[in-house]
Amino acid sequence: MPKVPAAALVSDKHPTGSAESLLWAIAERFVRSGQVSDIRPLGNGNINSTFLVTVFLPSRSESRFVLQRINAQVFRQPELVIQNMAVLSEHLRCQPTDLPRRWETPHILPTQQGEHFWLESGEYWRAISFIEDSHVLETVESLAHAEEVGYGLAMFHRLISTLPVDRLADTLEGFHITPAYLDHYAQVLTERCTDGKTTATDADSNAALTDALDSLQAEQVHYCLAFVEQRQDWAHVLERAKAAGHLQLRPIHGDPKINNIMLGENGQAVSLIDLDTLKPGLLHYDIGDCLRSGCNPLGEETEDWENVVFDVELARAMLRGYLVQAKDFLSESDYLYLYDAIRLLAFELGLRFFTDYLEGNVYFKVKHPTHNLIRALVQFKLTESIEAQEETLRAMIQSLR
Ligand code: GN1
Ligand code: MG
Repeated sequence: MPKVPAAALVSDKHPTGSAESLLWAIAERFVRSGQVSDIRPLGNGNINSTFLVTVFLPSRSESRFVLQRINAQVFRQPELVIQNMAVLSEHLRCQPTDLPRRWETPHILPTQQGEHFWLESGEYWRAISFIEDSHVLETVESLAHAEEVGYGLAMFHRLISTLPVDRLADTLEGFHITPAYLDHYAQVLTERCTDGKTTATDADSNAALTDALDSLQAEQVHYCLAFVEQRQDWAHVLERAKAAGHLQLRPIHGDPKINNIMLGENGQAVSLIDLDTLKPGLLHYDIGDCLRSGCNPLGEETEDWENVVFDVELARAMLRGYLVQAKDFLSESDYLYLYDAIRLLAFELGLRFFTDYLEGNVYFKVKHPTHNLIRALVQFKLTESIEAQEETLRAMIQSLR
């Protein structure tokens, strides 16, 4: 860490606003030596609140850590989220350390009392190590970047592949279970269309949804309704494969989107961050999520949803990078469901965004009332583009085996 000038001492920087001073006080709970000198928001997470904390050390140098408030509306048992991360750290501690290149996994930093979290007015706060000398990008910038993203995901999968899946708690029931999202969607539609009085969800009652909207928004909502309707049956594909024993539960990351894969100064993947959703699942959830996120050059937050496409060349590079390390632990059936996984995870996220829009934006953080509707359109356009390139994608997957 570089030395910092004495002027960076903390006392005169401590903010006075109550929410902010509470934040500073919470950060101090995790500091064993030195004083907090700076706190700033970190990343663009849609669920938790995340901050980067700088500590001024007695040696007059600095150290940094990540401070996070877990959203207990989403994660109903935050202590289990933290427990899963501790289980992972313990597992990695016992792994051989002769990795072929730099790789770091974020770990929990204890409070001054040695606890894994700080409880403040019923809210769970935790501190996590910060991966220094690295950065993330919001979209994939090159084929080389895409390959690194795939390599990073596979490295993580390889490291956790020896962790018995039953050691991880299911911290978010129904996460990536598309049929469960469809059930919830049907329930929200029923409530919206009928005010909870009957159970009608047909096209007539759907019209009630759009009565109060301007024509553009109404058209977008109708497009989304029809989009989901046409894919209802196929959307069970991974869960059916799991139930039939073709795909098995394993430890997964759960959220390996582009901005969760950290790159070192040389552009190589060095870490997979954001371990909230580390839990039992299918590798397909991760692979599909990583590709739906990374192969959309406009990114998931674009407003230009009409021009969203799935870039097959980026997908090829990403899967190539993935398979370098993952070939050993993929079975014949795993390969068979890769195309569906890519298509499904894009569809599923669109469905989740659309449902949240219909429900009044209760799950994902939004910047404006139609934010989740636009996000849904982005994912549905991406799904359409994946579907239009099915043959190419299937051939590409086959050629990489
Ligand atoms: C949420 O909070 P964040 O940004 O890490 C969501 C993911 C979505 C993602 C879309 C627990 O992740 O599943 O893919 O938004 N996490 C949860 O950006 O629902
Ligand atoms: Mg996350």
